[in-house]
Amino acid sequence: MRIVAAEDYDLRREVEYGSPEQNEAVKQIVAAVKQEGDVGLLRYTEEFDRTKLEAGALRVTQEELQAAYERVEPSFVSAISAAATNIRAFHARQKRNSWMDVQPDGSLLGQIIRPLNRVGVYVPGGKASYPSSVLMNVIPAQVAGVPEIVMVTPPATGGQEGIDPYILVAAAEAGVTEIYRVGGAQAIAALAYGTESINPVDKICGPGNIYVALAKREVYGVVDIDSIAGPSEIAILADDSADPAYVAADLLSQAEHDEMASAILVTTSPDFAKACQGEVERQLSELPRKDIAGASIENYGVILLVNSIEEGIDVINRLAPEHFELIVENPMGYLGMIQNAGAIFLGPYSSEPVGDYFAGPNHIIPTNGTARFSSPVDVDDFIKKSSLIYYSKEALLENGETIMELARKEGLEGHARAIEIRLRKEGKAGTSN
Ligand code: HSO
Ligand code: ZN
Repeated sequence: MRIVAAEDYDLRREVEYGSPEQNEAVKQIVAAVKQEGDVGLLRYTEEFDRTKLEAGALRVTQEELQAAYERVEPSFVSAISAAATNIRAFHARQKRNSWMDVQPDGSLLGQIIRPLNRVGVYVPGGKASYPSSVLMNVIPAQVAGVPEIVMVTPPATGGQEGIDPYILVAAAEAGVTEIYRVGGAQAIAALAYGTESINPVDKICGPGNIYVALAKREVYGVVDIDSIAGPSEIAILADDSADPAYVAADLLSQAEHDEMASAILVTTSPDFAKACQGEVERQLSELPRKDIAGASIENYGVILLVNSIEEGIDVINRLAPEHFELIVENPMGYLGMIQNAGAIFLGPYSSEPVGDYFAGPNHIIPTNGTARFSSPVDVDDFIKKSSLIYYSKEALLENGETIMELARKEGLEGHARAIEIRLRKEGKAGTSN
């Protein structure tokens, strides 16, 4: 892991992906499923997932869900259920209430908060198939009150045995019972447009490979989507009060997600930087996923030297990392200066995996510098608001002329007359048209 002065390092990170060919392929798949429904969906499932299914077999049965429990350790069930309890409690704090204000003139203004009606959660196969992410997508939607939450996942995430039983148990523990064994761009299209077997949803969320990401972008507007997640990122700001072994372990915890993941240490101490560099090498050599983590550290790992904690925080603010660990003396003292970070972990015991799995906050967090303007997934992602206007007669008589003036300045006489007709009726004629 290189050590460089922060001022010599380009903090911008742009991860663009998706070739024109991939985009074209996704467009075709989405259009075909939209047009052909189940027929298209089943054809692509056979082609890409090498699984020949009848439409009747798309949905995972209750018996299969129950059988999944037999295939996982009881300790896993308790662990996932304990995590679910914490995640639910954290998200319950985010619930918003509808509100209405009665004005002195008797009119009433407000916002009605309603959950989305139907949400689709994509669960990928392969190296990023995480039971924890099932909870992180499903629970906020449930807390928001979404009545129908459906999950899709490729048919053979668990190899010959079909869908990974850990994913099924996580879904069941979270309370999802409508699950379909479809994946890829074809699954996204099915969720967006509906097929004979799968009813369309209002929003699609969950991570996936490049085809899934491009398909989500393709159907955006027909349905809502979550943000397109980039590779994991961790930035740690530490002084020499921190334990280099802890810091190295936390850097590697994210590096092991993906060759494209980024792990950055910012520190005031050159000696501490050296110690962490050594620890990363040592721990990396013993990590089962050393190939992935090693590539990530090689490509995107760096140790940046700064002159003060304040300068370090400035670097963090410019990075706007997905995860930020602050391991310095008195970390609380710097909290007010942190502007851009998806999730902030304070002190030596708030290791990132605490947040990935268990503490309660969501682990789906803006990447790629987008923490500058966006937030982790939460209950707000699964609600919509309707504005409420009830104008009293008094309020309209009082404000009608003003509204008409604004309308006429925009050249919209019809708007003005909609008001005027009421004022006339009440004997308070507007200015002539
Ligand atoms: N750190 C990941 C989430 C995750 N970690 C899932 C383990 N499992 C988000 O960047
Ligand atoms: Zn993680």
